This record gives sequence, C-alpha cells and structure tokens, in this order.
Amino acid sequence: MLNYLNSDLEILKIVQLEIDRQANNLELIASENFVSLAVLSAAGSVLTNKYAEGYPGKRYYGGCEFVDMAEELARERLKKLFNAEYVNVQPHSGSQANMAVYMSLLKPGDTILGLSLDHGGHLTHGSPVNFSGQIYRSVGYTLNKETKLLDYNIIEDLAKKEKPKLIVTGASAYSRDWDYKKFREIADKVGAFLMCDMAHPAGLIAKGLLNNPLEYCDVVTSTTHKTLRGPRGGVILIGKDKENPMGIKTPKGDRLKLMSEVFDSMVMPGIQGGPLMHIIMAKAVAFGEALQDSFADYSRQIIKNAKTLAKELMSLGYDVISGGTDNHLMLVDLTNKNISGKKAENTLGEAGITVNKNMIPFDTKSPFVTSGIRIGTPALTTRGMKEDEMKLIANFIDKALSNAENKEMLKSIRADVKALCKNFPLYPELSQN
Ligand code: DSN
Repeated sequence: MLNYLNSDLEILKIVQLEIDRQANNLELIASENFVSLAVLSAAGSVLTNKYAEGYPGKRYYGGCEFVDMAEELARERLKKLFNAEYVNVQPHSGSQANMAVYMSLLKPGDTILGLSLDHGGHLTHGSPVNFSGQIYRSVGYTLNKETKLLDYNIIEDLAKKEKPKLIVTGASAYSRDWDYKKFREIADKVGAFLMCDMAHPAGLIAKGLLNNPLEYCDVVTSTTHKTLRGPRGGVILIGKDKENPMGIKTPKGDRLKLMSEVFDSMVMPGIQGGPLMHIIMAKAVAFGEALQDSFADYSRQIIKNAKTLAKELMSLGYDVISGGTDNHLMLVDLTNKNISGKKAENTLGEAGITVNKNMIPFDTKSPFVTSGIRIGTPALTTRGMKEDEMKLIANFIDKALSNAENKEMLKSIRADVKALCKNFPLYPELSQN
C-alpha cells in the first residue's frame, strides 16, 4: 500500500513515523481505535475521486451507479446494526451530524440542555466556544457532587426551569450507562426533543452491552471511529416503532418521508456539499465487521479490560471517578497524587503511554491543565490485549506517575512498553521494521 508513496518521500516518512508511533505506544485515548486493513483500503480507494451530491438514485452528477451501491450498503448495514428505521451516513463527522440535527429541530435562540463540557459533555452539546452554544441558548446539567453520577432529579428540575427545546444525552468522558427512559420522561414533561450523541459507546450499544438510546430518543447521532472501529465520520439514526419519533404529530405512513426530508436535506444541501464516498464505503466495511459475532466478543473484552484497568488503578490508590466504569473508559482524578492532568499526559507520553488530560467534575483547574486524565481501552483491545496486559499497564502508569521527574525510570518503562507492544503487532503488513 505504502509503495505508492515512493513518489513523495517526505510524506512517506511521515506515514512511516506515524505507523511506528501507533505500533510502539500504548494507545489509551478513549476516542481512538485501529481500523482493519479492509476499512483502511476502502478509505484509500478510488471512490475519493467521485462527486455524488445528493442521495442514492437522486444525485446531481452522472456516473454515480457504483457509489450508490456503496452508500446503500452502508445504510442497510447500519440500519441492521442498530435496528434503525432511518439512517444518514453522509455527515463528515460527529459535529456535522449534531449540527444537522440541531438545525433541523431548532431555531436560533432555542434552548439546548446538555451535559456540561467540564462534567464530561462534548463541545457540540452547548459549549459557549462552539456553534451549539453560540447559535442556541445553552444550559448545562452537571453530575451529582457526591456520587459523580447523572442525577435525574437535578436534570428534571433544570429542565422544568429552563424549558429546553432539545435535551442532549451522551458524553465524551462519562464512564457509566445512561437511563434514556428517565430522560424520555423528563423530555416529555417539558415538551422537548430528546437526542443522544452515542459517539463514544456506539459499538458497545450495537452489541447490546449498554442501554439503547434508539428506543427512547427522537434522534441519535454518532461518530464511526471510536468503539465502532470504522473510518473517521458521523451518522444520524432514528429507531423503529415510535409513534411520534420527532415529537411532531404526523400520520404514521408519512413518518419516514418526514424524517428523510428534514434530516437528509439538512445534511445536504443544508450544511454539507459532496459526500466523502470513499469514507462512506469504509463505513460500510466497518458496519459489516460490527455485524459479525466476533465484534460482540471484541466489545465485551473492551469492557472487561476497562473494568480491570479501573480496578487495578484503584488498588494502586488512584481515584477513579464514580468508582469504576460500565463502558470503555474511565476518568482518573489525580488530585491525591499531586500531579496535574497536563503533567500526567506528558509524563505518560514519555513512557510510551498515550492518554489525554481531562477535566474532572467540579474541576478547579483550567481545561489546559486539568486535574485528571481520561483512559480508554478500545484500541488496545483491538490489538488483542486482555486483563493480564491491563494489570501490567496499570503498573506502568503508576510507576511513571510516581517517578515523573526521573528520566531514567521513564526511559526504562518506555522500553517495557515497547516490548509489550511487540507481542501485539499492529499493521505488520505496513511496517517497515
Ligand atoms: N474528541 C472526541 C473525544 O476525544 O472524545 C470527541 O469528539
């Protein structure tokens, strides 16, 4: 595959360095994963050459008969994966998917109620530095101060007070499951639309390992590159069997037409132009992989690994927020270890362990420093690592953070990390070493 880059040695070098970095470091960023060579090949295929504005069978360009097949396949596989009635596979990213939903359901100035960014929410759930907090009036719900869990009483009180037009569920840094039924009840009490951005746990939800937002939300968005292990991108979905899926009264037969008109036309031409057909085909490949039984084993192992890592870290004296995890990630409050998230990220980086600094609920430090780190297991699980490796990794993390100023120690952990990585080869077909 890489031979074709011999024509541009500067770029070839960069790709080789990145392959080497991915292969020789422990990737614990909760939102990242390693795609299969099949997904990689589809993403790097000739479909990148094709303009296909519109939707299958209704394009503004000729020559779309084969890209139509790719998009149809992506749609059908995604519907099957989540038992969805409607999907749109064109959003270039999760942010674009969220934007399309907001612009379909809201008018400028309407109120959005989402989990605050500093409590684990996402930029697009109403942060003041994002379009979602600038075009709309945004109110953030926070976690319970004692338990660091979602507190449905607080959320209901806030919803009654603020009267949001849209309630957003889903997070980037929350390690517990969501009770979408409770959110539905709250949304119905205040007459709000209910949405879930399931970008992080989508793969786990697809395999039935977490509660399913499609059963209760009017609309669900996701990225495709986290636990779903596909190419970078976004999707929009609506579940089956709801009388009133968008909160709008319509004759039953017209529902699908209404949904496709509203969301499809907001994605294109509303906020996007030509779809990335190579990425849409790569999404189809990833959805095909996720439909296989082996993906359920993989997803179960992600959770087992996360639980093991959380338990080991806690036994080493780390304060894992909420005392553990139900999904693929955990948030670690480093306050008792006297090290900031920023310093921890850098220190672990030196030891070959990649994590990201992350605000913890009620953090007193800035987002550039933070009191915590976020750790996730999807990528290492893809490499085949299991509970035994998680125990080793917890010890690497502890040794590094306890010796943050000891360069020799960090170097020696780095060597151990590299040795561990060698036992779980990543993309050997692409590696030059
Ligand atoms: N940036 C992603 C994450 O790391 O969670 C969310 O979009």
